[in-house]
Amino acid sequence: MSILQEITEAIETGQSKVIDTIMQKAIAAGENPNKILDGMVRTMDVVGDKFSKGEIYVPEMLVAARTMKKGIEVLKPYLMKINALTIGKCIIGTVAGDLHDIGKNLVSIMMESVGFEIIDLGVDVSAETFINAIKTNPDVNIVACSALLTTTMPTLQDTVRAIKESGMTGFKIMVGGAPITPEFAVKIGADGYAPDAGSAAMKAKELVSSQIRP
Ligand code: B1M
Repeated sequence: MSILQEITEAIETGQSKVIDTIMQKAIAAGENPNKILDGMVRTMDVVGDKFSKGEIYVPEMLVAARTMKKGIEVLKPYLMKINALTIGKCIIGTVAGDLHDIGKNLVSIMMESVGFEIIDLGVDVSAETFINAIKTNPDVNIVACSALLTTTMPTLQDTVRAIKESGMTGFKIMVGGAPITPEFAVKIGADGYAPDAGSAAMKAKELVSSQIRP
């Protein structure tokens, strides 16, 4: 079995105790960190498909996620080419009612690597918590909201609306997550959308460079 297949199997079967060793082995063998990550993300799709088909249940999905998160921790320093220059501040969180954070964490890693200071509010973040964080950080450039469930898409819409209605300005709102489309992002009044972590970092950079502070 190849080392990449070993990683896939370890995530699928939730072997969180050995994932670090396997990941280190892959890095030592010279595997490309981005290629390793792509395989890991695809494995989560396999896990999701098995869940949809009723072949596995929430506990299995949870241990797979735990293993994935531990694996990403090993990969993080290899994915990040720390940018010494801070280009802006980003508040990020997964919206209320949604506990998925692997994608959000990857977006944070990629944004940090292009030079953003990250304030991570975690998961299940209410609109009020986003608004309070913006009040505490008036120099924030990007507010990034993640949603992974079709059932939390309306919450994402409410969150964007509440932030806009708070009347605070000087920052851009970005949205993303598997069920989110560019059309939905426009419909709910977000300033930016990205389909994945790498393009989220690029989009955030683009939004910051177009920003004119009042
Ligand atoms: Co859940 N889950 N889950 N889950 N889960 C999905 C999302 C699902 C598609 C699985 C399936 O049925 N096939 C399905 C949603 C279906 C739907 O809404 N239509 C689902 C469900 C139903 C549920 C529960 C309701 C199950 C239940 O309890 N019956 C429940 C809900 C809990 C809740 O949130 N309230 C639930 C629970 C869980 C666990 C807790 C067990 C666990 C999450 C653990 C964790 O995150 N710490 C979990 C997992 C692991 C998954 C799957 C298998 C994997 C998610 C993941 O990490 N993907 C997922 C199936 C799947 O995704 N294929 C599934 C990898 C990650 C890198 O991708 O998150 O898409 P993703 O992030 C990407 C992009 O979306 C984008 O960039 C990221 C990296 O490239 N992106 C952004 C994300 N945020 C962005 C923000 C941006 C820009 C881009 O700008 C701001």
